[in-house]
Amino acid sequence: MMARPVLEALIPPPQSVQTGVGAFVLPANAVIRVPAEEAALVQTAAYLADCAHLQARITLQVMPDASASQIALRCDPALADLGAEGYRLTIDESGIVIAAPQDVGVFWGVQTLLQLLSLAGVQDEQVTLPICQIDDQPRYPWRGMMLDVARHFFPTEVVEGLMDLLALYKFNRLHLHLSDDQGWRIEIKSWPKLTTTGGSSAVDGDKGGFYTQEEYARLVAYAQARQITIVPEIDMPGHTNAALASYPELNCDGQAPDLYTGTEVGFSTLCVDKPVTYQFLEDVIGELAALTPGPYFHVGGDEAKSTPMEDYRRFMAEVLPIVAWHGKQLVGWQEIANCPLLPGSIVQYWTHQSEMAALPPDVKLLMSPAEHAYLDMQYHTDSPLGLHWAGYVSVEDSYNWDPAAYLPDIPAEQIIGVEAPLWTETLRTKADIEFMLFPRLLGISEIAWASPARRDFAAYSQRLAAHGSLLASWGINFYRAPQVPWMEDV
Ligand code: TNX
Repeated sequence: MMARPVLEALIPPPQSVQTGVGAFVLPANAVIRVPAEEAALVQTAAYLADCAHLQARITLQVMPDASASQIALRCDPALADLGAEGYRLTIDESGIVIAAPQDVGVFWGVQTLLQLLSLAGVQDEQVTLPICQIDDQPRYPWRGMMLDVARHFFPTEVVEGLMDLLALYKFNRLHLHLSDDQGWRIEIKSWPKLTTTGGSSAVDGDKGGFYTQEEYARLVAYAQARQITIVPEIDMPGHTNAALASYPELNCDGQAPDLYTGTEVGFSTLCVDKPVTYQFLEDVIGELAALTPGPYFHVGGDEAKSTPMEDYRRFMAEVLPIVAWHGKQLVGWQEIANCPLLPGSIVQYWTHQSEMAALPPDVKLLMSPAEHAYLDMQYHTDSPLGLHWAGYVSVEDSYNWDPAAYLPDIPAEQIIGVEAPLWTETLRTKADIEFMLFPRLLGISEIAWASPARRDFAAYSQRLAAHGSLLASWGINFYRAPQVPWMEDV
């Protein structure tokens, strides 16, 4: 039987696909073989079996060191040319092999196989796959999404479900915007009122919430099992009303403001002149850094409109060494480029402002241009959710841009990757966030992973149509954009 043309439907498209003649039929209860001594691969094999069951509805079984198998996972140093995250997926008459120079590459190869299984579909309890060899590696090392859990809070189950999908589309960073004017969302044991007071509010008086340290640790572990690095953000010195409302001493006048449930920005600031501000930040950064195995700490730094530039620089001159002292690499919104930064710091571009002109060559740039990558922007003028300060971002707008060409004065090598932020002023539920993310997030995955030569909107819309059926079968509330030739079952 002919395999359906599933290879053309992979998102993101692999770097190279060679097809052969014929097909391999994967039976139910097929065996996944892994070297028993390689713990990371055993974990990946179990992940494959779990997801094959949930996503593609086929049962596979993991048998470390099995003598015979239909699927084999292995590390192979001879494939070093595929790069740190690359992999080779081979399907021939005898079965499926995913090999990679490092286990992270095997994990991405597994995501490709999961897509192939879901796209091909189970018939008579088996899946027919095309004979092929796929060699693949990402364009950028940072392929991220940001979730704002401060304007509205989302419990761990929602974030975990999102991480399953991020992994499937080969994202490897989840940036959590953990604090803002409207809410503080991470327990800090030395400053408990941050969550008991600051965590109680949300936009429009909606229900607040926060992650206990134990819950945050579980999110980190869940991410690690999916090769995703959590990037925690505590926004400062602005976007801090929730902290200021929790502790009067953080305010220059010693008076705690009320909790805030509106959506204005730029009115709050930590008190730059008070020593207690830096004790507070030492404690917050220290506790959160200790809970975060990933190497990054995001200090926000955006829209500090109530902090004069001179104060902003003095403030950051105190804070940046705290981040470094806790062993973390700095990430900040682009305004941070107004301050001297250590080499290797990461500046996150979001909108047209002047800071980029002065970007030193030894800092890295993370690209999140609002007019393409802000997934909280409305799709069009009648979209029921979202904002439009950066314009309307259609599925095509979010796809048709190139991070390396976007800022003409920045050398391509300075760009570390791409991140799609989801701000949640207007988003209250899991269904709301799904509607804004999907399908645009899939386009961002292509921008972050695939080479520009492999990208083209017409071909992408065809791929998206196939993925629409999958998203629908998984119960995801995605936007059926009219430019995409969705199939009947979505
Ligand atoms: C700007 S982007 C902000 C956020 C808002 C967002 C809404 C950035 C660094 N700051 O505070 O939520 O616009 O799109």
